[in-house]
Amino acid sequence: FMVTRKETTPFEGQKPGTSGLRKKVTVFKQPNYLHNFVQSTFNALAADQVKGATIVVSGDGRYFSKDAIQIIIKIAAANGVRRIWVGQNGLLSTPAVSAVIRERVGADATGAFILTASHNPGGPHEDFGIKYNMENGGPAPEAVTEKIFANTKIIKEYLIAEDIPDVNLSVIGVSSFDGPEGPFDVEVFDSTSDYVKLMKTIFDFVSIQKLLSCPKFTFCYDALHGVAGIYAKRIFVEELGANENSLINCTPKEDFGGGHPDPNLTYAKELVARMGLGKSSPQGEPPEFGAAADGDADRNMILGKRFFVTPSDSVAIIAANAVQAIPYFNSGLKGVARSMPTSAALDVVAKKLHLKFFEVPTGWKFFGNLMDAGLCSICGEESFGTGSDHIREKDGIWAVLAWLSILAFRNKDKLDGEKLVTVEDIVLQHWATHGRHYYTRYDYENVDAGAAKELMAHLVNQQSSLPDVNKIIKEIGPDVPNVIQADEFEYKDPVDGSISKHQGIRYLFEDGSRLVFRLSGTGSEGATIRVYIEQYEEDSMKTRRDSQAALAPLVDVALKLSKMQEFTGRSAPTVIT
Ligand code: VG1
Ligand code: CO
Repeated sequence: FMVTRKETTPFEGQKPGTSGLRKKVTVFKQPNYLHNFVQSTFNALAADQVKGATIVVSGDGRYFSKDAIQIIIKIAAANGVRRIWVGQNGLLSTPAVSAVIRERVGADATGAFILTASHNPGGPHEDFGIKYNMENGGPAPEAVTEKIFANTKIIKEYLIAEDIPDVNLSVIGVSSFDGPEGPFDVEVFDSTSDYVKLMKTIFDFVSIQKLLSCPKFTFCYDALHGVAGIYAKRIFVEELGANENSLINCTPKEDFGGGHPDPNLTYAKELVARMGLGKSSPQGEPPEFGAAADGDADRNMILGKRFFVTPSDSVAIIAANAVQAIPYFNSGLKGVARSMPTSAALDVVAKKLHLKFFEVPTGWKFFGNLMDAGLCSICGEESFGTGSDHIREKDGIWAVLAWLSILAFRNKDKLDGEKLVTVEDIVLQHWATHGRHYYTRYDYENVDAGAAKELMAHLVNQQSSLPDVNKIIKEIGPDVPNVIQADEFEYKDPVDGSISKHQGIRYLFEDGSRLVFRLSGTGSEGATIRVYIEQYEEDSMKTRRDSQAALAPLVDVALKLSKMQEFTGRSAPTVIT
Protein backbone atom coordinates (compact mmCIF):
# COMPACT_ATOMS: atom_id res chain seq x y z
CA PHE A 1 0.00 0.00 0.00
CA MET A 2 0.93 3.62 -0.42
CA VAL A 3 0.91 6.30 2.23
CA THR A 4 -0.95 9.50 1.37
CA ARG A 5 -0.67 12.77 3.25
CA LYS A 6 -4.03 14.51 3.46
CA GLU A 7 -4.46 18.13 4.33
CA THR A 8 -6.96 18.86 7.06
CA THR A 9 -8.07 21.63 9.38
CA PRO A 10 -8.83 21.40 13.13
CA PHE A 11 -12.29 20.78 14.59
CA GLU A 12 -13.32 22.50 17.76
CA GLY A 13 -14.13 20.55 20.91
CA GLN A 14 -12.16 17.33 20.39
CA LYS A 15 -11.31 17.27 24.09
CA PRO A 16 -11.47 13.79 25.61
CA GLY A 17 -13.78 13.79 28.66
CA THR A 18 -13.97 11.49 31.69
CA SER A 19 -13.62 8.54 29.35
CA GLY A 20 -12.69 9.55 25.83
CA LEU A 21 -14.25 11.69 23.11
CA ARG A 22 -18.02 11.27 22.91
CA LYS A 23 -20.15 13.06 20.32
CA LYS A 24 -23.20 12.50 18.17
CA VAL A 25 -22.64 10.13 15.24
CA THR A 26 -23.51 13.04 12.94
CA VAL A 27 -20.50 14.91 14.35
CA PHE A 28 -18.19 11.91 13.96
CA LYS A 29 -19.35 11.40 10.37
CA GLN A 30 -18.09 14.81 9.25
CA PRO A 31 -15.28 14.35 6.74
CA ASN A 32 -11.91 14.10 8.56
CA TYR A 33 -13.43 14.35 12.08
CA LEU A 34 -12.42 10.86 13.22
CA HIS A 35 -9.24 11.02 11.11
CA ASN A 36 -8.10 14.15 12.91
CA PHE A 37 -8.62 12.62 16.34
CA VAL A 38 -6.84 9.38 15.48
CA GLN A 39 -3.88 11.17 13.90
CA SER A 40 -3.73 13.55 16.89
CA THR A 41 -3.57 10.52 19.16
CA PHE A 42 -0.71 8.97 17.18
CA ASN A 43 1.07 12.33 17.27
CA ALA A 44 0.68 12.41 21.07
CA LEU A 45 2.25 8.97 21.58
CA ALA A 46 5.96 8.17 21.73
CA ALA A 47 7.39 6.99 18.41
CA ASP A 48 7.85 3.41 19.62
CA GLN A 49 4.20 3.27 20.65
CA VAL A 50 3.28 3.76 17.00
CA LYS A 51 6.09 2.54 14.71
CA GLY A 52 6.17 -1.24 14.68
CA ALA A 53 3.52 -1.37 17.40
CA THR A 54 0.58 -3.71 17.94
CA ILE A 55 -2.69 -1.90 18.63
CA VAL A 56 -6.10 -3.30 19.53
CA VAL A 57 -9.14 -1.69 17.87
CA SER A 58 -12.68 -2.71 18.87
CA GLY A 59 -15.69 -1.66 20.85
CA ASP A 60 -19.25 -2.17 21.97
CA GLY A 61 -20.56 -2.58 18.41
CA ARG A 62 -22.57 0.61 18.33
CA TYR A 63 -23.59 2.27 15.07
CA PHE A 64 -20.58 3.65 13.07
CA SER A 65 -18.12 1.26 14.80
CA LYS A 66 -17.50 -0.83 11.69
CA ASP A 67 -16.77 2.21 9.52
CA ALA A 68 -14.56 3.66 12.24
CA ILE A 69 -12.51 0.47 12.54
CA GLN A 70 -11.76 0.47 8.77
CA ILE A 71 -10.68 4.11 8.93
CA ILE A 72 -8.43 3.50 11.97
CA ILE A 73 -6.83 0.50 10.25
CA LYS A 74 -5.87 2.65 7.26
CA ILE A 75 -4.52 5.52 9.36
CA ALA A 76 -2.60 3.12 11.62
CA ALA A 77 -0.97 1.39 8.64
CA ALA A 78 0.10 4.73 7.20
CA ASN A 79 1.64 5.74 10.54
CA GLY A 80 3.85 2.67 10.62
CA VAL A 81 1.86 0.48 13.02
CA ARG A 82 2.89 -3.15 12.50
CA ARG A 83 -0.24 -4.99 13.57
CA ILE A 84 -3.90 -4.33 14.38
CA TRP A 85 -5.92 -6.75 16.47
CA VAL A 86 -9.70 -6.68 16.09
CA GLY A 87 -12.25 -8.71 18.03
CA GLN A 88 -14.59 -10.66 15.74
CA ASN A 89 -17.25 -8.32 14.28
CA GLY A 90 -15.34 -5.46 15.88
CA LEU A 91 -16.67 -6.45 19.29
CA LEU A 92 -14.73 -6.33 22.52
CA SER A 93 -16.03 -5.13 25.85
CA THR A 94 -13.99 -2.37 27.49
CA PRO A 95 -12.74 -4.76 30.21
CA ALA A 96 -11.92 -7.37 27.56
CA VAL A 97 -9.79 -4.82 25.67
CA SER A 98 -7.91 -4.14 28.88
CA ALA A 99 -7.46 -7.87 29.41
CA VAL A 100 -6.30 -8.42 25.83
CA ILE A 101 -3.66 -5.68 26.07
CA ARG A 102 -2.36 -7.16 29.31
CA GLU A 103 -2.73 -10.87 28.73
CA ARG A 104 -2.72 -11.74 25.10
CA VAL A 105 -0.06 -9.75 23.39
CA GLY A 106 1.71 -8.83 26.58
CA ALA A 107 4.72 -6.66 26.01
CA ASP A 108 3.93 -6.34 22.30
CA ALA A 109 0.65 -4.51 22.61
CA THR A 110 1.18 -0.83 23.12
CA GLY A 111 -2.42 0.25 23.39
CA ALA A 112 -5.94 0.24 22.07
CA PHE A 113 -8.60 2.39 20.50
CA ILE A 114 -11.86 1.54 22.25
CA LEU A 115 -14.93 2.52 20.28
CA THR A 116 -17.79 3.18 22.65
CA ALA A 117 -19.90 5.87 24.23
CA SER A 118 -20.56 3.44 27.06
CA HIS A 119 -23.98 4.00 28.61
CA ASN A 120 -25.08 6.63 26.06
CA PRO A 121 -27.64 5.52 23.43
CA GLY A 122 -26.43 4.44 19.97
CA GLY A 123 -27.75 4.77 16.42
CA PRO A 124 -27.52 7.21 13.50
CA HIS A 125 -28.75 10.11 15.64
CA GLU A 126 -27.21 9.06 18.93
CA ASP A 127 -23.69 8.86 20.34
CA PHE A 128 -20.37 7.46 19.21
CA GLY A 129 -17.13 7.58 21.15
CA ILE A 130 -13.45 6.76 21.01
CA LYS A 131 -10.78 6.54 23.66
CA TYR A 132 -7.19 5.44 23.77
CA ASN A 133 -5.87 2.98 26.36
CA MET A 134 -2.21 2.57 27.20
CA GLU A 135 0.11 -0.40 27.50
CA ASN A 136 -1.02 -1.13 31.07
CA GLY A 137 -4.55 -1.68 29.73
CA GLY A 138 -5.93 1.49 31.31
CA PRO A 139 -7.30 4.74 29.88
CA ALA A 140 -4.70 7.29 28.81
CA PRO A 141 -3.77 9.55 31.74
CA GLU A 142 -4.58 13.25 31.65
CA ALA A 143 -1.09 14.19 30.48
CA VAL A 144 -1.73 12.16 27.30
CA THR A 145 -5.35 13.20 26.72
CA GLU A 146 -4.32 16.84 27.08
CA LYS A 147 -1.60 16.33 24.49
CA ILE A 148 -4.13 14.70 22.15
CA PHE A 149 -6.46 17.67 22.60
CA ALA A 150 -3.63 20.14 21.98
CA ASN A 151 -2.77 18.27 18.78
CA THR A 152 -6.37 18.38 17.55
CA LYS A 153 -6.21 22.17 17.72
CA ILE A 154 -3.22 22.50 15.40
CA ILE A 155 -3.50 19.48 13.11
CA LYS A 156 -2.69 20.20 9.45
CA GLU A 157 -2.46 16.74 7.91
CA TYR A 158 -3.02 13.07 8.54
CA LEU A 159 -1.51 9.96 6.98
CA ILE A 160 -3.69 7.29 5.43
CA ALA A 161 -3.25 4.09 3.40
CA GLU A 162 -6.27 4.54 1.17
CA ASP A 163 -5.64 1.52 -1.02
CA ILE A 164 -5.92 -1.01 1.81
CA PRO A 165 -9.27 -2.68 1.14
CA ASP A 166 -11.86 -2.98 3.90
CA VAL A 167 -11.02 -6.00 6.05
CA ASN A 168 -13.72 -8.62 6.65
CA LEU A 169 -14.26 -8.31 10.41
CA SER A 170 -16.65 -11.24 10.70
CA VAL A 171 -14.10 -13.93 9.87
CA ILE A 172 -11.32 -14.95 12.25
CA GLY A 173 -7.91 -14.78 10.57
CA VAL A 174 -5.03 -12.60 9.44
CA SER A 175 -4.96 -10.20 6.46
CA SER A 176 -1.45 -9.08 5.46
CA PHE A 177 -0.45 -6.05 3.43
CA ASP A 178 2.88 -4.75 2.15
CA GLY A 179 3.69 -1.16 2.91
CA PRO A 180 6.65 1.10 2.26
CA GLU A 181 8.09 0.25 5.68
CA GLY A 182 7.36 -3.48 5.55
CA PRO A 183 4.43 -5.78 6.29
CA PHE A 184 1.22 -4.75 8.06
CA ASP A 185 -1.24 -7.27 9.51
CA VAL A 186 -4.82 -7.10 10.62
CA GLU A 187 -5.80 -10.04 12.80
CA VAL A 188 -9.44 -10.75 13.64
CA PHE A 189 -9.68 -12.92 16.78
CA ASP A 190 -12.31 -14.43 19.06
CA SER A 191 -13.75 -11.67 21.26
CA THR A 192 -14.39 -13.76 24.35
CA SER A 193 -11.72 -16.42 24.84
CA ASP A 194 -8.97 -14.30 26.46
CA TYR A 195 -11.43 -12.71 28.84
CA VAL A 196 -13.01 -16.05 29.79
CA LYS A 197 -9.56 -17.48 30.43
CA LEU A 198 -8.74 -14.59 32.75
CA MET A 199 -12.01 -14.92 34.68
CA LYS A 200 -11.24 -18.60 35.27
CA THR A 201 -7.97 -17.69 36.95
CA ILE A 202 -9.77 -15.30 39.32
CA PHE A 203 -12.94 -17.13 40.38
CA ASP A 204 -13.81 -20.65 41.46
CA PHE A 205 -16.07 -21.59 38.54
CA VAL A 206 -16.92 -24.96 40.08
CA SER A 207 -18.49 -23.45 43.20
CA ILE A 208 -20.41 -20.87 41.15
CA GLN A 209 -21.63 -23.65 38.88
CA LYS A 210 -22.94 -25.56 41.92
CA LEU A 211 -24.82 -22.49 43.07
CA LEU A 212 -26.35 -21.90 39.63
CA SER A 213 -27.43 -25.51 39.34
CA CYS A 214 -29.22 -25.40 42.70
CA PRO A 215 -32.97 -25.26 41.89
CA LYS A 216 -33.57 -22.77 44.70
CA PHE A 217 -31.14 -20.28 43.14
CA THR A 218 -32.60 -18.43 40.18
CA PHE A 219 -30.68 -16.00 38.00
CA CYS A 220 -31.27 -13.32 35.38
CA TYR A 221 -28.83 -11.19 33.37
CA ASP A 222 -29.70 -8.24 31.12
CA ALA A 223 -27.05 -6.96 28.69
CA LEU A 224 -29.32 -4.16 27.44
CA HIS A 225 -28.33 -5.17 23.88
CA GLY A 226 -24.74 -4.17 24.58
CA VAL A 227 -21.54 -6.14 24.05
CA ALA A 228 -21.87 -7.88 27.45
CA GLY A 229 -24.27 -10.32 25.79
CA ILE A 230 -21.53 -12.28 24.03
CA TYR A 231 -19.61 -12.69 27.29
CA ALA A 232 -22.76 -13.57 29.24
CA LYS A 233 -23.53 -16.40 26.81
CA ARG A 234 -20.03 -17.81 27.03
CA ILE A 235 -19.60 -17.47 30.78
CA PHE A 236 -23.01 -17.81 32.42
CA VAL A 237 -24.53 -20.32 30.01
CA GLU A 238 -21.67 -22.30 28.43
CA GLU A 239 -19.20 -22.30 31.32
CA LEU A 240 -21.44 -22.06 34.37
CA GLY A 241 -24.53 -23.89 33.15
CA ALA A 242 -27.13 -21.15 33.61
CA ASN A 243 -30.33 -21.61 31.67
CA GLU A 244 -30.28 -19.77 28.31
CA ASN A 245 -33.59 -18.05 29.11
CA SER A 246 -32.00 -16.42 32.13
CA LEU A 247 -30.31 -14.05 29.65
CA ILE A 248 -32.27 -11.09 28.31
CA ASN A 249 -31.24 -8.62 25.60
CA CYS A 250 -27.99 -10.52 25.10
CA THR A 251 -27.63 -10.04 21.34
CA PRO A 252 -25.58 -6.89 20.68
CA LYS A 253 -27.38 -4.31 18.55
CA GLU A 254 -26.02 -1.19 16.85
CA ASP A 255 -28.72 0.93 18.48
CA PHE A 256 -29.15 -1.11 21.68
CA GLY A 257 -32.71 -1.80 20.59
CA GLY A 258 -33.46 1.92 20.78
CA GLY A 259 -32.84 1.90 24.53
CA HIS A 260 -30.47 3.60 26.88
CA PRO A 261 -27.80 1.00 27.72
CA ASP A 262 -27.31 2.19 31.27
CA PRO A 263 -27.79 -0.38 34.05
CA ASN A 264 -29.85 1.44 36.63
CA LEU A 265 -33.39 1.25 37.97
CA THR A 266 -34.66 3.71 35.34
CA TYR A 267 -33.20 2.25 32.16
CA ALA A 268 -32.93 -1.50 32.86
CA LYS A 269 -36.73 -1.72 32.81
CA GLU A 270 -37.17 -5.31 31.78
CA LEU A 271 -34.81 -6.66 34.43
CA VAL A 272 -36.22 -4.36 37.09
CA ALA A 273 -39.72 -5.67 36.36
CA ARG A 274 -38.56 -9.28 36.45
CA MET A 275 -36.88 -8.75 39.80
CA GLY A 276 -40.09 -7.48 41.32
CA LEU A 277 -38.87 -3.89 41.60
CA GLY A 278 -41.09 -2.43 38.89
CA LYS A 279 -44.41 -0.69 39.29
CA SER A 280 -46.44 -3.73 38.27
CA SER A 281 -45.96 -7.11 39.91
CA PRO A 282 -43.80 -9.56 37.95
CA GLN A 283 -45.04 -12.69 36.22
CA GLY A 284 -44.23 -15.42 38.69
CA GLU A 285 -41.67 -15.39 41.47
CA PRO A 286 -38.71 -13.07 40.77
CA PRO A 287 -35.22 -14.61 40.48
CA GLU A 288 -32.93 -14.66 43.53
CA PHE A 289 -30.24 -12.71 41.69
CA GLY A 290 -30.29 -10.27 38.79
CA ALA A 291 -27.67 -8.13 37.11
CA ALA A 292 -27.27 -5.81 34.14
CA ALA A 293 -24.46 -4.18 32.15
CA ASP A 294 -24.02 -1.03 30.11
CA GLY A 295 -23.19 -0.83 26.40
CA ASP A 296 -19.48 -1.59 26.74
CA ALA A 297 -19.94 -3.95 29.72
CA ASP A 298 -17.77 -2.12 32.20
CA ARG A 299 -20.72 -1.16 34.41
CA ASN A 300 -22.89 -3.45 36.49
CA MET A 301 -26.09 -3.29 38.47
CA ILE A 302 -26.64 -5.93 41.15
CA LEU A 303 -30.14 -6.85 42.28
CA GLY A 304 -31.62 -9.36 44.66
CA LYS A 305 -35.23 -10.47 44.70
CA ARG A 306 -37.17 -7.19 45.13
CA PHE A 307 -33.92 -5.63 46.31
CA PHE A 308 -31.50 -3.07 44.87
CA VAL A 309 -27.84 -3.00 45.85
CA THR A 310 -26.39 0.51 45.74
CA PRO A 311 -23.11 0.48 43.78
CA SER A 312 -21.31 2.15 46.70
CA ASP A 313 -22.47 -0.69 48.95
CA SER A 314 -21.61 -3.28 46.33
CA VAL A 315 -17.90 -2.42 46.23
CA ALA A 316 -17.77 -2.30 50.04
CA ILE A 317 -19.42 -5.71 50.34
CA ILE A 318 -17.17 -7.24 47.68
CA ALA A 319 -14.12 -5.86 49.52
CA ALA A 320 -15.37 -7.17 52.86
CA ASN A 321 -15.87 -10.70 51.49
CA ALA A 322 -13.22 -11.01 48.79
CA VAL A 323 -10.45 -12.75 50.69
CA GLN A 324 -12.69 -15.64 51.75
CA ALA A 325 -14.92 -15.90 48.71
CA ILE A 326 -12.67 -15.20 45.70
CA PRO A 327 -9.51 -17.26 45.08
CA TYR A 328 -7.68 -14.37 43.35
CA PHE A 329 -7.76 -12.44 46.65
CA ASN A 330 -7.02 -15.36 48.99
CA SER A 331 -3.64 -13.96 50.00
CA GLY A 332 -5.14 -10.61 51.02
CA LEU A 333 -5.99 -7.20 49.60
CA LYS A 334 -3.27 -4.67 48.81
CA GLY A 335 -5.64 -1.79 49.38
CA VAL A 336 -8.98 -0.40 48.25
CA ALA A 337 -10.06 2.80 46.51
CA ARG A 338 -13.18 4.69 45.55
CA SER A 339 -13.97 7.79 43.55
CA MET A 340 -14.69 10.91 45.58
CA PRO A 341 -18.49 11.03 45.07
CA THR A 342 -18.83 7.32 45.93
CA SER A 343 -20.21 6.74 49.43
CA ALA A 344 -17.91 6.08 52.36
CA ALA A 345 -19.21 2.52 52.87
CA LEU A 346 -15.86 1.31 51.53
CA ASP A 347 -13.98 3.53 53.99
CA VAL A 348 -15.60 1.71 56.91
CA VAL A 349 -14.56 -1.68 55.53
CA ALA A 350 -11.01 -0.43 54.90
CA LYS A 351 -10.74 0.80 58.46
CA LYS A 352 -12.05 -2.43 59.98
CA LEU A 353 -9.75 -4.56 57.85
CA HIS A 354 -6.77 -2.19 58.24
CA LEU A 355 -6.44 -1.76 54.50
CA LYS A 356 -4.74 1.01 52.58
CA PHE A 357 -7.44 3.33 51.33
CA PHE A 358 -7.56 5.94 48.55
CA GLU A 359 -10.11 8.51 47.42
CA VAL A 360 -9.57 9.55 43.78
CA PRO A 361 -11.39 11.82 41.29
CA THR A 362 -14.18 10.41 39.12
CA GLY A 363 -13.02 8.25 36.20
CA TRP A 364 -11.23 4.95 36.13
CA LYS A 365 -7.91 6.35 34.90
CA PHE A 366 -7.07 7.45 38.44
CA PHE A 367 -7.20 3.91 39.84
CA GLY A 368 -4.65 2.63 37.31
CA ASN A 369 -1.59 4.28 38.86
CA LEU A 370 -2.46 2.86 42.28
CA MET A 371 -2.86 -0.61 40.85
CA ASP A 372 0.32 -0.45 38.80
CA ALA A 373 2.15 0.51 42.01
CA GLY A 374 0.63 -2.45 43.87
CA LEU A 375 -1.36 -0.24 46.24
CA CYS A 376 -4.90 -1.25 45.39
CA SER A 377 -6.75 -4.50 44.73
CA ILE A 378 -10.44 -3.53 44.61
CA CYS A 379 -12.05 -0.25 43.65
CA GLY A 380 -15.38 1.19 42.68
CA GLU A 381 -17.52 4.14 41.73
CA GLU A 382 -21.07 5.07 42.64
CA SER A 383 -21.88 5.10 38.92
CA PHE A 384 -22.28 1.31 38.75
CA GLY A 385 -18.57 0.68 38.22
CA THR A 386 -16.66 -1.97 40.18
CA GLY A 387 -13.39 -3.71 39.47
CA SER A 388 -10.02 -4.96 40.57
CA ASP A 389 -6.38 -4.99 39.61
CA HIS A 390 -6.86 -7.97 37.27
CA ILE A 391 -7.21 -5.29 34.55
CA ARG A 392 -7.20 -1.49 34.39
CA GLU A 393 -10.87 -0.81 33.62
CA LYS A 394 -14.00 -1.37 35.62
CA ASP A 395 -15.53 -4.73 34.83
CA GLY A 396 -19.24 -5.48 34.71
CA ILE A 397 -19.08 -9.27 34.33
CA TRP A 398 -16.35 -9.48 36.98
CA ALA A 399 -18.66 -7.74 39.47
CA VAL A 400 -21.41 -10.28 38.78
CA LEU A 401 -18.97 -13.17 39.22
CA ALA A 402 -17.76 -11.56 42.45
CA TRP A 403 -21.31 -11.46 43.81
CA LEU A 404 -22.00 -15.01 42.63
CA SER A 405 -18.79 -16.06 44.41
CA ILE A 406 -19.92 -14.43 47.65
CA LEU A 407 -23.34 -16.08 47.35
CA ALA A 408 -21.72 -19.44 46.56
CA PHE A 409 -19.40 -19.09 49.56
CA ARG A 410 -22.17 -18.11 51.96
CA ASN A 411 -24.36 -20.95 50.70
CA LYS A 412 -21.71 -23.65 50.54
CA ASP A 413 -23.47 -25.81 53.15
CA LYS A 414 -26.97 -24.62 52.38
CA LEU A 415 -27.52 -25.79 48.81
CA ASP A 416 -29.38 -28.89 49.99
CA GLY A 417 -31.06 -27.10 52.89
CA GLU A 418 -34.35 -25.25 53.14
CA LYS A 419 -33.36 -21.69 52.51
CA LEU A 420 -30.48 -19.92 50.83
CA VAL A 421 -28.68 -16.82 52.08
CA THR A 422 -29.95 -14.10 49.73
CA VAL A 423 -28.51 -10.90 48.30
CA GLU A 424 -30.74 -8.98 50.70
CA ASP A 425 -29.48 -11.02 53.69
CA ILE A 426 -25.90 -10.21 52.78
CA VAL A 427 -26.56 -6.47 52.46
CA LEU A 428 -28.64 -6.26 55.67
CA GLN A 429 -25.93 -8.09 57.53
CA HIS A 430 -23.34 -5.70 56.15
CA TRP A 431 -25.34 -2.68 57.32
CA ALA A 432 -25.83 -4.24 60.73
CA THR A 433 -22.08 -4.60 61.25
CA HIS A 434 -20.77 -1.55 59.39
CA GLY A 435 -23.65 0.91 59.49
CA ARG A 436 -25.42 2.12 56.37
CA HIS A 437 -24.58 4.95 54.00
CA TYR A 438 -27.89 6.17 52.62
CA TYR A 439 -27.08 7.36 49.13
CA THR A 440 -28.68 8.87 46.07
CA ARG A 441 -27.59 10.71 42.95
CA TYR A 442 -29.67 13.29 41.08
CA ASP A 443 -28.76 13.90 37.43
CA TYR A 444 -29.91 16.96 35.51
CA GLU A 445 -29.17 16.05 31.90
CA ASN A 446 -28.84 18.34 28.92
CA VAL A 447 -28.94 21.53 30.95
CA ASP A 448 -27.83 24.76 29.29
CA ALA A 449 -24.02 24.72 29.58
CA GLY A 450 -23.82 28.38 30.65
CA ALA A 451 -26.43 27.88 33.37
CA ALA A 452 -24.57 24.84 34.69
CA LYS A 453 -21.32 26.79 34.90
CA GLU A 454 -23.07 29.61 36.72
CA LEU A 455 -24.54 27.19 39.26
CA MET A 456 -21.12 25.74 39.96
CA ALA A 457 -19.55 29.20 40.22
CA HIS A 458 -22.29 30.23 42.64
CA LEU A 459 -21.49 27.26 44.88
CA VAL A 460 -17.75 27.91 44.86
CA ASN A 461 -18.38 31.52 45.69
CA GLN A 462 -20.75 30.59 48.51
CA GLN A 463 -18.20 28.17 49.97
CA SER A 464 -15.85 31.01 50.85
CA SER A 465 -17.84 31.60 54.05
CA LEU A 466 -18.72 28.54 56.10
CA PRO A 467 -20.83 30.52 58.61
CA ASP A 468 -22.97 31.82 55.74
CA VAL A 469 -23.37 28.30 54.35
CA ASN A 470 -24.49 27.04 57.74
CA LYS A 471 -26.89 29.94 58.18
CA ILE A 472 -28.59 29.08 54.88
CA ILE A 473 -28.72 25.41 55.80
CA LYS A 474 -30.35 26.11 59.17
CA GLU A 475 -33.08 28.06 57.40
CA ILE A 476 -33.79 25.17 55.03
CA GLY A 477 -33.50 22.22 57.40
CA PRO A 478 -33.19 22.98 61.12
CA ASP A 479 -32.29 19.35 61.85
CA VAL A 480 -29.54 19.10 59.25
CA PRO A 481 -26.15 19.17 60.98
CA ASN A 482 -23.47 21.78 60.35
CA VAL A 483 -21.08 21.77 57.44
CA ILE A 484 -17.54 21.51 58.78
CA GLN A 485 -15.68 21.68 55.49
CA ALA A 486 -16.62 23.01 52.06
CA ASP A 487 -14.23 22.95 49.14
CA GLU A 488 -13.42 21.79 45.64
CA PHE A 489 -11.87 18.35 45.60
CA GLU A 490 -8.26 18.30 44.50
CA TYR A 491 -6.23 15.13 44.10
CA LYS A 492 -2.53 14.57 44.27
CA ASP A 493 -1.64 11.23 42.77
CA PRO A 494 0.47 9.45 45.41
CA VAL A 495 2.41 7.60 42.73
CA ASP A 496 3.41 10.23 40.18
CA GLY A 497 2.65 13.37 42.16
CA SER A 498 0.40 14.82 39.44
CA ILE A 499 -2.35 17.15 40.64
CA SER A 500 -5.95 17.20 39.38
CA LYS A 501 -7.94 20.26 40.42
CA HIS A 502 -11.64 21.16 40.34
CA GLN A 503 -12.82 17.58 40.70
CA GLY A 504 -16.15 18.38 42.32
CA ILE A 505 -17.62 20.71 44.92
CA ARG A 506 -17.94 19.12 48.35
CA TYR A 507 -19.84 19.86 51.54
CA LEU A 508 -18.80 17.70 54.47
CA PHE A 509 -21.19 17.66 57.42
CA GLU A 510 -20.26 17.01 61.03
CA ASP A 511 -22.16 13.69 61.15
CA GLY A 512 -20.26 12.36 58.11
CA SER A 513 -22.99 13.28 55.63
CA ARG A 514 -21.81 14.70 52.31
CA LEU A 515 -23.12 16.69 49.39
CA VAL A 516 -21.16 16.72 46.14
CA PHE A 517 -21.79 18.66 42.93
CA ARG A 518 -20.04 17.84 39.64
CA LEU A 519 -20.42 18.48 35.96
CA SER A 520 -20.40 15.30 33.89
CA GLY A 521 -17.52 14.70 31.51
CA THR A 522 -19.19 12.01 29.40
CA GLY A 523 -22.17 13.76 27.82
CA SER A 524 -22.30 14.78 24.19
CA GLU A 525 -24.75 17.68 24.36
CA GLY A 526 -25.26 20.57 26.77
CA ALA A 527 -24.19 19.92 30.35
CA THR A 528 -25.18 17.35 32.92
CA ILE A 529 -25.16 18.36 36.58
CA ARG A 530 -24.74 15.56 39.08
CA VAL A 531 -25.69 15.96 42.72
CA TYR A 532 -24.51 13.24 45.10
CA ILE A 533 -26.23 12.98 48.48
CA GLU A 534 -25.03 10.76 51.29
CA GLN A 535 -25.83 10.23 54.96
CA TYR A 536 -24.25 7.77 57.38
CA GLU A 537 -26.37 5.85 59.89
CA GLU A 538 -24.42 3.82 62.38
CA ASP A 539 -27.36 2.70 64.51
CA SER A 540 -28.21 -0.79 63.28
CA MET A 541 -31.85 -0.25 64.25
CA LYS A 542 -32.14 2.60 61.75
CA THR A 543 -30.54 1.09 58.67
CA ARG A 544 -33.69 -0.21 56.97
CA ARG A 545 -35.44 3.01 56.00
CA ASP A 546 -36.38 3.91 52.45
CA SER A 547 -33.36 5.82 51.14
CA GLN A 548 -35.28 8.65 49.42
CA ALA A 549 -37.24 9.25 52.62
CA ALA A 550 -34.13 9.15 54.79
CA LEU A 551 -32.32 11.59 52.52
CA ALA A 552 -35.17 14.02 51.86
CA PRO A 553 -33.93 16.80 54.22
CA LEU A 554 -30.41 16.69 52.73
CA VAL A 555 -31.77 16.66 49.19
CA ASP A 556 -33.76 19.75 50.02
CA VAL A 557 -30.62 21.45 51.30
CA ALA A 558 -28.69 20.48 48.17
CA LEU A 559 -31.28 21.86 45.78
CA LYS A 560 -31.80 25.10 47.65
CA LEU A 561 -28.13 25.71 48.39
CA SER A 562 -27.35 25.36 44.69
CA LYS A 563 -30.46 27.28 43.56
CA MET A 564 -30.99 24.40 41.14
CA GLN A 565 -34.36 25.49 39.83
CA GLU A 566 -33.36 29.13 39.59
CA PHE A 567 -30.27 28.40 37.48
CA THR A 568 -31.53 25.49 35.36
CA GLY A 569 -35.28 25.96 35.24
CA ARG A 570 -35.62 22.30 36.26
CA SER A 571 -38.00 21.35 39.04
CA ALA A 572 -36.97 17.68 38.96
CA PRO A 573 -33.91 15.66 37.94
CA THR A 574 -33.80 13.65 34.71
CA VAL A 575 -32.65 10.48 36.47
CA ILE A 576 -32.37 9.47 40.11
CA THR A 577 -30.07 6.58 40.97
C1 VG1 B 1 -19.49 9.00 34.40
C2 VG1 B 1 -19.46 8.49 35.82
C3 VG1 B 1 -18.04 8.07 36.18
C4 VG1 B 1 -17.54 7.02 35.16
C5 VG1 B 1 -17.66 7.59 33.76
C6 VG1 B 1 -17.28 6.60 32.70
O1 VG1 B 1 -18.67 10.13 34.29
O2 VG1 B 1 -19.93 9.45 36.71
O3 VG1 B 1 -18.03 7.56 37.49
O4 VG1 B 1 -16.20 6.70 35.42
O5 VG1 B 1 -19.01 8.00 33.52
O6 VG1 B 1 -18.06 5.45 32.76
P1 VG1 B 1 -19.23 11.62 34.31
O7 VG1 B 1 -18.04 12.50 34.06
O8 VG1 B 1 -20.29 11.70 33.25
O9 VG1 B 1 -19.84 11.81 35.66
V1 VG1 B 1 -18.43 4.66 31.30
O10 VG1 B 1 -19.21 3.19 31.67
O11 VG1 B 1 -19.28 5.86 30.57
O12 VG1 B 1 -16.93 4.45 30.59
CO1 CO C 1 -19.31 1.87 30.21
